[in-house]
Formats: sequence, C-alpha cells, structure tokens
Amino acid sequence: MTSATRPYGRAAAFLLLLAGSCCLPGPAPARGGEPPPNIVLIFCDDLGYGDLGFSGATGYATPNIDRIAREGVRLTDFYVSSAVCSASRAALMTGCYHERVSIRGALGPKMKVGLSHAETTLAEVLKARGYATGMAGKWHLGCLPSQLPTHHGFDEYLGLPYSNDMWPHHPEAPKDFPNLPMIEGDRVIDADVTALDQKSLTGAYSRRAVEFIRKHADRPFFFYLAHSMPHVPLFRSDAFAGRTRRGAFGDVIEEIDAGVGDILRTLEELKLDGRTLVIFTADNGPWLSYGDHAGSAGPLREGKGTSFEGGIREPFAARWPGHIPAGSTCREVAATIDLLPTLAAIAGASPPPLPIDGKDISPLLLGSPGARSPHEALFIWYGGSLQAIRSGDWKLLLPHQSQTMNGQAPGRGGIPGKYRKLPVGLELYNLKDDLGETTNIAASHPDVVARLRALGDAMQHELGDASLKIKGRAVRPADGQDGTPAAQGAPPTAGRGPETRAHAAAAP
Ligand SMILES: [Ca+2]
Repeated sequence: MTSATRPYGRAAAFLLLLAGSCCLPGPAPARGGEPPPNIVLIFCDDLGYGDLGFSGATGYATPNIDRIAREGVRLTDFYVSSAVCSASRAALMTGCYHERVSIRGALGPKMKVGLSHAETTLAEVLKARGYATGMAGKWHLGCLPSQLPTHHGFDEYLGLPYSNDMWPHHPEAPKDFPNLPMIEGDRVIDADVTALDQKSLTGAYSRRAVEFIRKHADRPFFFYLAHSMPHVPLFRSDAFAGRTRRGAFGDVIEEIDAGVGDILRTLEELKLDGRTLVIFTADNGPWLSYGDHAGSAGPLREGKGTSFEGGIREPFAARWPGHIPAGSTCREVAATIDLLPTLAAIAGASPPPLPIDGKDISPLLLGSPGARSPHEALFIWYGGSLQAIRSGDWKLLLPHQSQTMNGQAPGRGGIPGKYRKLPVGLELYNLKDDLGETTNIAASHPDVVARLRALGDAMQHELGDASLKIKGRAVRPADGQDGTPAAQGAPPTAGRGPETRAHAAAAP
C-alpha cells in the first residue's frame, strides 16, 4: 500500500465492528438521577499558554476551541505535573504526580519502561462505570504491546505510541530512532510512518473521535483525543497548508480546531450536547528552541523543559451545557492530576484503590459559589528533582539548572536553535503581581519561602528528589522498571534539553 492510500481506517473499521458487537448495558444513573455524562478529553502536545484565540493567539483563528471556553469555563491557572511529554501524561492518566508512578521525561522508542498495570487509569475508572472508552493519538506511556492504551482501559486505540519526531527524519538525531509505527489496538498497522502520513494525522485522529461518538451515542462514552500536533515536526493536510499568517504552526492549530468543530457539531446533531463534557488542554508549554515552529507561552516566562510558568501552565477550557456556567472564568489553582478524581466524581465512578495526588475540582468546573482550589500547594518535578511549588499567588523555584533561548539564535523551518543553560536560584515570585516571573522577592519574604520549603521538603520525602538523593517512601515502580535489561540503559530521546536525559529508568 502506498503512503497516499493509507487512511488509517480499514483495519480500524474491522476492529471497531468487533468492539461494537459486544456493547455492555449502560450504567446506572449518576448523582441526581441523570445518566453519567459522556466525556471528550482533547489533549494537545507542546501547546503554549498563548496559543489559542481565547488566550491571545494572533495570526490564525481557533473559533471552535474558543467556543468551548465561551460556552463553558476557562481555568486560568491550570498546571501539568512536569514540562515534558511522558511525565505529564502519566499524571493525566493516573491522577498522580508522575514521580509517584515513576514515569519521567520522554520515554524513547527503545525503552521497555511503561505505565504500571498496578495503576488505575482514567480510562479504567470510567470503563468500570460502564463507559465505552476510546483513544486516538499520542500515548507515550510505554510502547511494548502490553503497555499500549488497550491494556490500560481503552477499548480501542489508533495512534503513534510516542512523539512524532522520534523517527529517522529527526533534524538532529536521525540515527537514534527506528521507523515510526502507527498502531491500531496493540498491533502495528503501518511500520513506517512517512511525511505524507504525518500530514494525515490530525484529520485521522479527529475523524476517529467523531466515529467513536456516533458509534456510542446511546451509552456513556469517554474519548481521549491526544493530538500528536503541534509537537514538531509540524505537518498539516493540504487543505490547511498556507492558510494562516503564522505559517505551519498556525495551519496546524487551525486543523486541530477544525476537528474540534466537527466534534462539537456531531454532539449537537446527536443531541448529546447537554450530556457531554468536553475538555481541551495540553501536556506542556511550547518547545521554544524550534523558533517559528514553536508555540507561544503568551505572557508567561520560558516554555517546555522548564518549571517556569511557560513550561507548566496550560490553556484549559471545559464545556458542558446546562451544568458548567457559560463564559465563566476560574482563577483557582488546579492541575491535570485533578481530572481523574473529578471525572470519577462526575461520573459516579469509584476512585482508584491506590493513593493519588489529584483532588475533585468539580466545584470549580461547575461554578459552585465560593469554590476554592483544594490544593494548599502544587509540586513540579523535572528530571526527578522538585523544582517548583505553587501555593496561592506564590511560586517558589528551588535551585536547579534550567534552559533559555533568550539571546540565542532561534530555530527556523523545523531546525531547532540551541538552548543555553540558565542557573535558577531560590526564587520567589508573586504571580498575581508578577505573572512573568521577573522579580525575585525571596529575600523580602522569608516567611513565605520557609512555608513553601517545608511543604516541598515533605513532598521530597514522600516522592523523592534525585538531586538531593532522597528516595521517596511512597513511590511506586513503573512497568518494566525493575530487572528488565533494556530498562537499565539510556536509550536516545528526541530532545536536546535536560528533560530528555532523565527518564523512568533513572527513577528510584
Ligand atoms: Ca509534549
């Protein structure tokens, strides 16, 4: 089969028929006597805080994503657990800080480490409640067949098992990566994804979401749409090429937005609007070394691979007509770790048996009067070390080595520039007054520094700290972490920052 004729659809359609023939009866009503809502979770890769229309993007338009915010709630202070792919996704899927489940950095194609089967994923929580569960897109929590989404609670899966730049066409490390496979279920349906294939990714993923919604319109469903884009290399279909003033990056975002439009229209057509919660967010901030192929963190400092706000704070919007007040904005601190317990609560599902870090933020989403963040503090690890603590308006950075493109020659056309190292000291910022983290006021607020350091110290002893050589007492192992020869090495990863040198194999 030539590349041009690969629609990622035929094998998929057959498997879908099989899956559709064994539908389970729907679950009992959730709270309030209504059936539990459908959930569509749209998750982008390397999307910056400023990359959407509602968050200030210029040069292209995102009317459909903006509609989610306009007809729902926007969380302005929404965090991932680490500014890098696998760690961030581990937190999303488990409701735990990634350190608790020993997934760090960006897992490479040759690694045999993955998310532990002892963890309960968001998909498993909802599946146990009677949901149909599907996923399209980037998984990045283990690429062995037994580690793929269909072995972690998803009824079906179509996508790339890891980042779309982990292929032989990587601009800097082409020899580090094998051919990039496309997966359906837990089988390879295309052993060598080409540039032409990458152009079809966004559309194929969005179509899969629409197909899944149509197929499961009569029962609660959960679909996780984890776009490979706008992670580099940027690809969009011919229909979107050259549409925007922002070049390839803008085109890519508009194609993602068009897919969101298809999803929203499908929900309307099927009269599922008021029964479906749609969430849009992303895994980490922009990969700034890629210059014109990177997104923007807007007013936030730095981007991917750093624990400044630009790396860890993401745009977030959620829409559920009749339940979430339209046009609302919430400035309380929340995070991806909260989505599992929140969606479990909304669905009336049982929480995981093992301890998790996330909290139920449904009062924030649903606009309950006086709702406040359930977190005294959020903790940001990177490369195994605790780097940042957010509590109320305060943000404390602990001493570490970071990276910046300031003063560096920017990347261009898909070829990255080079970061320079940025030493970070003990730095305190008040984000209410200083969103861009420009003025370190640690010296004038020793009481705040002491309080946040004490909170951090407790978490370092619970979940560990590599730079301090603290082994966390509550850390749980990843799949394949112990005693697997391939997990002992340091396989190549795609980036050039410190984030890609740290991964699960190095976890305690
Ligand atoms: Ca990412």
